[in-house]
Amino acid sequence: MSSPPRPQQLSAIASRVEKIAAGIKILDIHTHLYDPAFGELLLWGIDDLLVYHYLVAESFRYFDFPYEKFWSMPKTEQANRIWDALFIQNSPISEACRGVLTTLNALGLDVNKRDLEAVRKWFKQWKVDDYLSRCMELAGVERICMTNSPFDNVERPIWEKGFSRDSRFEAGLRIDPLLLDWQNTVPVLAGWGYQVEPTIKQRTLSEVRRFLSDWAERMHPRYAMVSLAPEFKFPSDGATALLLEKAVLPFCDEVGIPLALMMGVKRQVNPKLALAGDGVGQTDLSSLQNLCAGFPNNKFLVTVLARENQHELCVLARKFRNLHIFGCWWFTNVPEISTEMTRMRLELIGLSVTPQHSDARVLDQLIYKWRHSRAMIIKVLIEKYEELLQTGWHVTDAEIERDLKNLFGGAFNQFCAR
Ligand code: FIX
Ligand code: ZN
Repeated sequence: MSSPPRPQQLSAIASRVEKIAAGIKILDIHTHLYDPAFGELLLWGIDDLLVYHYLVAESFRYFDFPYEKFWSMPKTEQANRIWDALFIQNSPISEACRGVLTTLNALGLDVNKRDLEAVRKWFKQWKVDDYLSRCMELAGVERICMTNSPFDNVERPIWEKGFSRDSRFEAGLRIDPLLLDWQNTVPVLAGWGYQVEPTIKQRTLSEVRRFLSDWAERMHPRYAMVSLAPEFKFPSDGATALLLEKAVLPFCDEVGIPLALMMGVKRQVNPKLALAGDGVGQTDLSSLQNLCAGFPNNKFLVTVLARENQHELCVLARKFRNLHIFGCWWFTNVPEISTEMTRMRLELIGLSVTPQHSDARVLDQLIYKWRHSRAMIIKVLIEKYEELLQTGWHVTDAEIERDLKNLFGGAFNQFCAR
C-alpha cells in the first residue's frame, strides 16, 4: 500500500491543473452568437449585456411599473433601469449580475466606480471584429457553435445570399418550428416550394427531408437541434414524434450529424416577460431512453433543464453510448447546481461528457460564462485527481492535458466523429 499523499502533493496537483488549463482553448458547443457576417444579429456591448433576459427576469422582481412600460422604452433606458434595480439599489450578487462584473473587470474597467456612462463611453472605441477577438481571447474560446434557424426572417436571407464564413464559427441547425409547431410551419414550407401538407404522409415526409438536406448543404451544421417541453413523449401519435422518427432522425443519420435535444423548457410561463418568460419542468426521460434504444444509428446530444432530471440522465448515458450529455443549461448554470451536476457526471460517466456550453447571447458574455465555468470544472477535476492520489495513482501532465481537452470540446468532437 502506498503512503497517503502529502499536503505538498495535493497543492501541487491543484497548481499543475490550473497551469495546464490556462493553455487549453475551448470549443463552445452551444451559443446564440453569430459570425460577424450576420451584422446586427451579433449582440455586444454594455447595453446588450444589461438587457440580457436573465437580468430582465430578475429586475421585474423589483420593478413596480407595468410590463408594457418597460417594453416601450428604448434599449438604453431599459439598461438604465436594470442597472439601477440590480446594481445600485441592491448588491449584484446573482450569477447573472456577477457575470456582468466579471466581464467588465476582465476587460479592464473599474466596476467599483458604478459609473454606467463611463462604461458606455469605453465601449464606443471598439469595432466589432477587434472586439470579437478580444472577447474570445479573454474567454479562452477558440471556436463557437451558433444557433442557426432557417425560420428566422433576418438570418435566412443571409444564408441564401451567401457570405464568407469566419472559420471560428460553426453552424447548428435549429428546427424548433418544424417539430413543435407543424400546423403553422406547413404554409411556411409550402411558400418556400416544399410540397407539404398538414396531414403527414409519405410525400410530406420526403419533402421535409429535402428541406433539411437543402439547409444542411448551406450551413454544414455540426448537429441539428430542438428544445422540448416537459410534456414531450416518444413514441406518440403527434406530429412531433412522427416528424422526428420519419424525417429528422433519418436525415441526421444520412448526413452523419447528431440531434441535440434540449429538454424540459416550459415556454412562455409568463408571456409578459417575452424572452425572459420561459420556465422549467421535469421531463419523463423514458422518451429519451426510447429514442436512444430505438435508433442506435443516431447520436443524441442532450442537456436537461430540471435539476431533478440530472441523475437519471447520467444513468441513461451509462446505458447508451449514442447519448452524449452536454452543458449546465440556463437555470442550472449557477455555481451551486453546476458544481453538483459536474461532480455527479464525472463520478458516473467519467470524462465522456461536455460539462458546459455558454449559451451566450451577447458576445461579451463569453468572458464571464467561461471564466466561471472553467473555474468550476477545474475545481471538480482537481478534487477527483486528489481522490486518485489517495489510491497511489499519480496523473501525469500529459494525462491532465488530455482530460482537460476532452472536457472543453474534445469529447464532443470524438462523439460527433464516431
Ligand atoms: O432554447 C435555447 O437554446 C435556450 O438556451 C434559449 O432560448 C434561452 O432563452 C437561453 O438563452 C438560455 O440560456
Ligand atoms: Zn440556447
